[in-house]
Amino acid sequence: MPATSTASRSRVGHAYKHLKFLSPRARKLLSISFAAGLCFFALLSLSIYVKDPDSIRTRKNEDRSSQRRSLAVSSTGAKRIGRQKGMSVSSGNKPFRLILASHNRLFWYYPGNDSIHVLHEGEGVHYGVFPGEVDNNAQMKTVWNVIRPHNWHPKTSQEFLVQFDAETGREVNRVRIESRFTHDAVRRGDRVYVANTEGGEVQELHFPDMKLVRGMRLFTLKQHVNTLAPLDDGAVWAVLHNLGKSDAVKIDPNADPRPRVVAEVKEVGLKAHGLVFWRGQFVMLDSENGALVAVDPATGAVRHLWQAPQTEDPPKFLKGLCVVDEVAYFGLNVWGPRSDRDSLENNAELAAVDLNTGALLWRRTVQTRGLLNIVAAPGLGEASTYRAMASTGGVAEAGFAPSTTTSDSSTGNAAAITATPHGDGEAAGRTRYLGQETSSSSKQQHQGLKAAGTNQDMGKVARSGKDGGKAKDALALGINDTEVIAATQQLIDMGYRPKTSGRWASGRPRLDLKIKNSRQSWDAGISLPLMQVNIDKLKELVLGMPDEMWSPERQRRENAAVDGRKDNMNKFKPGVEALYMVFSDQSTEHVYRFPYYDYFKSAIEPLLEQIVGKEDVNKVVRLQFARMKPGTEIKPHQDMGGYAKFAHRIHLPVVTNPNVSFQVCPEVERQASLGRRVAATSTKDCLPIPMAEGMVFELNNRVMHLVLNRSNLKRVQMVVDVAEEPRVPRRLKPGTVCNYDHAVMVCPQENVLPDYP
Ligand SMILES: *[C@@H]1O[C@H](CO)[C@@H](O)[C@H](O)[C@H]1NC(C)=O
Ligand SMILES: *[C@@H]1O[C@H](CO)[C@@H](O)[C@H](O)[C@H]1NC(C)=O
Ligand SMILES: *[C@@H]1O[C@H](CO)[C@@H](O)[C@H](O)[C@H]1NC(C)=O
Ligand SMILES: CC(=O)N[C@H]1CO[C@H](CO)[C@@H](O)[C@@H]1O
Repeated sequence: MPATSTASRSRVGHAYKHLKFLSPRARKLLSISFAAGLCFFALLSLSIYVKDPDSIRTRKNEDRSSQRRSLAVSSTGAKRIGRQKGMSVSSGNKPFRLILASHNRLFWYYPGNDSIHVLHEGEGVHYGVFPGEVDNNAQMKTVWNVIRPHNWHPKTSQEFLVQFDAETGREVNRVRIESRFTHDAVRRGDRVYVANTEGGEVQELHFPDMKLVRGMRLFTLKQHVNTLAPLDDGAVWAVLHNLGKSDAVKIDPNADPRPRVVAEVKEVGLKAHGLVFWRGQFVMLDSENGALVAVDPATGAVRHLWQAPQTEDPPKFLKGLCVVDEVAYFGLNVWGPRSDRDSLENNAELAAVDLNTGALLWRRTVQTRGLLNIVAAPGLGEASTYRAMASTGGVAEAGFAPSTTTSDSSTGNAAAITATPHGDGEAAGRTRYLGQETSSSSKQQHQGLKAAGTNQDMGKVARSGKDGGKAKDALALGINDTEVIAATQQLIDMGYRPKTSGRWASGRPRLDLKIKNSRQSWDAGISLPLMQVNIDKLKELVLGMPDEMWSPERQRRENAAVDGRKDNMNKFKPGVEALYMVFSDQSTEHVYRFPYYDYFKSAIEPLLEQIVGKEDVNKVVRLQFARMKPGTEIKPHQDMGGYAKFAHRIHLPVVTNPNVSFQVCPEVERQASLGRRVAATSTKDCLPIPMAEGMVFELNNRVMHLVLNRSNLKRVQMVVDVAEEPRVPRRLKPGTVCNYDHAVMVCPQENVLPDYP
């Protein structure tokens, strides 16, 4: 290949030219290598990172053939390896597990291997779950659980809080509670709150002796209080099922002269259950509609996060909810008569939905032997049924204040409060601070909706109530493409759940740049599958274009070129040909569209609009095709430039096949970050990420990655870097040659055109 010799010459030249921009360590390494007359890669085989002037980091092992061998092994064994890794990474020493309480049993469920461990069964109906004793290592030793008689054939009318050994299920203690038809029991510190549903009461008990501190009789049996969530200091939120349109209300137990409801959010769903505080919102179950929703407590706006397909027969009824690592785990029950609910034949499903993407991660039938009532993770902390938890233990705050805005505004006005009658049901999703004159006006609600729509959490907002289109909205929000869901699940199984932050104008999620730029960049995930697009037109254009368009010489004449840039393409990707359409310098501030952009514009822009949205197309800072010849590879490297730091790298495979393996190697870096020298064989920990023609994904390009061909076809990938802020791209005339000077692009002014009118 004629380009190689030129490129390697210029590579050496520019390495020298840019020596002053290297770290002292890298500079020393470089001079050693030149002095010794060694090639660049031999040096890197010392397993030391070198910062490249164009900011690619690479690691090369001396024994490349053994590396390839081990890589080949991993591509078959990766799933298994990944599973183990996933378990240890996300949950420390202990495997991640949930406690499920059903109409017949209390049991541990292990998502990692889909197995259960029963703690207690055969006595009655199980409800609320919270931790009891905890040992010095913060490991839960006992667990408390509500047991009440079977609905249909009760042997007793007594209801209990029972303490079990969390591992063996041995009964440690049993306290009778003066509560009937109990639907929840939760703990906060030395207080336990019990939903006495029949009595319309919330009881406050003292933990651990379970002595009654006070009863708060604020409701009727018909209001049917179920889930309790002691979120704000001293206050307790309660879900009122209402046997229909449900509300969430906030109880202030310390109000003067007696406990009362100080705020309410109307119409959160039909026969709703569950209330988990997550990112300033309530994640709840609109049970009868089969929907997982997020409720903004400030405005009452209800957004659909996920919806059970409404065509499902029999329809599903949602019950039991907890949130761990931004994933909601909840029960899907088959709706049936009361007599069926504790039937041993009646197994429920457990579902896992990614709250950031709305993607269903999995649904599995679990051996509940009756209606699934509670999903909890008491091993992670006492708040596991009412606050988002981290699998490493404790509440996952993610930078959000623990108390809702409602609490502040309502307590601030507490003196003036007299309870107003409950709403008329005319407006969907209303929040009312009782005693304040302001119920949410339509203006306020509009603002709330707008805020929810632009806070990049879920894109569109669906209102509950009369809005018949809400199910459709919900589906449009989430990623419902089966292949994308499967790819996401594959990554999660490997232990690399994508962490997202914000969304494109299209509503598609994007990786969390903060985490991606951290020292443990792999924590952001290694790939984020986005969507499946139709690439017919693009593929036709790419396969049909003159082959010489790939040649650097022709591109220099017809397209544009950048000189003086250390050519990473040739260093790490010797067999890869590039065709640039948009290019920017390190800062990503100066963005240029090359003439070839116009050649592909008609095929590319509609795809970009689908992927990031029309409004965000002006955030593209780099755009290229990369063609990989048969029998070539892209060596392990990390992208370290500004384009990786400030932008998201989106890949669209245009021509590929299953023999092409795109691999990411987070484990290699993890080991390196622990100061361990990584042996040549350790690249066996590279994981092939899911890839298919037309399946768009965001790559975490800060994590070491490589591509192996193993195919006899040319592979073409469209690679786009998209910043989070808009840029003003300028056009270059054909034949423009820019210079890369101190990582800044300098283009002849007379060749620079304004952007398209
Ligand atoms: C599932 O995993 C857990 C935790 O590692 C383990 O205790 C349990 O025995 C496993 N069950 C099966 C059936 O493999
Ligand atoms: C995915 O969502 C789209 C848009 O709402 C819908 O048309 C399509 O049928 C859905 N596909 C699946 C498999 O649910
Ligand atoms: C993929 O690899 C298999 C086995 O080596 C080979 O038979 C097949 O031709 C390859 N396919 C492509 C498209 O390269
Ligand atoms: C089938 C094929 O083309 N395999 C090649 C992939 O790339 C490696 C590394 O360059 C070659 O050794 C293989 O022959």
